[in-house]
Amino acid sequence: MTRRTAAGSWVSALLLGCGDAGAGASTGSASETGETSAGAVTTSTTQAETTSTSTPTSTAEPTGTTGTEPPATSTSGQVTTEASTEEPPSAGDPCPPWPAAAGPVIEVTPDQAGDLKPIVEGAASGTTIAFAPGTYDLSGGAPIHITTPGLTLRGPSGDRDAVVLDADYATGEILLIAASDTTVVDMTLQRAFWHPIHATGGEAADISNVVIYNVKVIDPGQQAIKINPSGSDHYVDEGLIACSWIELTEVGRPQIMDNCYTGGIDAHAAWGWTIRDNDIRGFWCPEGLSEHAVHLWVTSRDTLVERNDIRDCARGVGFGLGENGNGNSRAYADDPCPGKSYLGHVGGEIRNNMIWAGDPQLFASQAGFDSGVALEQACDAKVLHNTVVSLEPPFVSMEYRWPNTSATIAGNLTTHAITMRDGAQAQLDGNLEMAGLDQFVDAAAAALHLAPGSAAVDAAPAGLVTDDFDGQTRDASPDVGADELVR
Ligand SMILES: [Ca+2]
Ligand SMILES: [Ca+2]
Repeated sequence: MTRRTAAGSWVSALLLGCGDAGAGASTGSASETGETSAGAVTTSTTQAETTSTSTPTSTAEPTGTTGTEPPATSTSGQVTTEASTEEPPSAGDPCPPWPAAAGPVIEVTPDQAGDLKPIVEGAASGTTIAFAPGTYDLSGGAPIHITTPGLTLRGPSGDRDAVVLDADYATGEILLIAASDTTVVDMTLQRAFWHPIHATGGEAADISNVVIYNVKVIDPGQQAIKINPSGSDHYVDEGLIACSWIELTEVGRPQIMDNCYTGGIDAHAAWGWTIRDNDIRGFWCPEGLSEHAVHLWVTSRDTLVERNDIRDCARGVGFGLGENGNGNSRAYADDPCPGKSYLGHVGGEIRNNMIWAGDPQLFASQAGFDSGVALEQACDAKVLHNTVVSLEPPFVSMEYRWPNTSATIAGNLTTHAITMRDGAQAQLDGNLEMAGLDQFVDAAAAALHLAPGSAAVDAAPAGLVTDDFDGQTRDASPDVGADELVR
């Protein structure tokens, strides 16, 4: 095996200053008593209390097709690959092709893999690095460190399988993004020693508007996409992760170390991110408890998590983790949750996600399926119209935990319990718990749209969310869960 080479160790040491100490994170694994996540706080950030006075600005979204792009392919969104379980498409495609490059373009080919680092790092702001199809061997040991704002890295439009950036576990990170307005689109990044993509604050200032769109991130050594402050305590805010596929495969799972220190998206102290329309798969280990498919914590704020399709991950979506931050937190100038001590997350909304567990190996693992949604010290969180289905008993379908958690949990459809722990506060309204598998089109096959006649139809409170997982408009009598059944 080529894993854990000398180069990887060297990179590991070199990058500690970037705020990621690597090992020694989640210690909370499900035990036979059902206790999970207790005090499972990593110590991987080093930022001190910092006051930010910046105000997030809107995140750039694709503006639709430009007329110069080829038609979208089936990779533009997982939704299009499962026609047999889908309802009629909505009017607006949430994953249109990314607009064509507007500025200068530098074309690169796989035989230039060894020169990618100087090519990208030397590019002027506004440049698109256009990757020709093929596999790029990036096992050279040093990450591509993006410090110039406004760069775009992209493969052929709409075809994220055509370009593979492969680190062979010999490079700590493939992309270390420390500049605003960085866009990564239409490519696969895989097998980094830690994180195939790591976005971190700048050396001298906060950064914003990092966009990861129609990307595949496969088999990270730790988390697939990491977001955290820089060693100089500058943050990375207002980003977008959309229409992407993030997976820990059976081949990659044995490479995970440190008591299952892995996960899909792991963001610390991040403000104003949108994470939508992604497919996330397989984040669990035989022993230890993986981080969530989508996890924002260490006083992250105002995250929108919607329309993600999460399957066979030990934990689905998490806001916060642990009762306290072990000294790690972020202070906001407007003090959004006055009178509370540590906060794992502030504000934010988790809506219209479909979360499923069905792999017998996941259930047979030490942690099993822990939770579909977990709130820990999450102030003013909204958890609306999600569907959480588990083919075997999980620890919980959803949990809200610790006294500083104050949430609205409404209109959710779950096959198991929504559970309060350790003094958390929440308003629960119109959830349908302990739902049978016959409520769905084909729960065993992860087809989680509502079966006709489901008790979830027309059973949710009105006005929580205007549309559904499919982008379809909810009617005057909304259905419980992520799907509005539109005939
Ligand atoms: Ca309805
Ligand atoms: Ca629907």
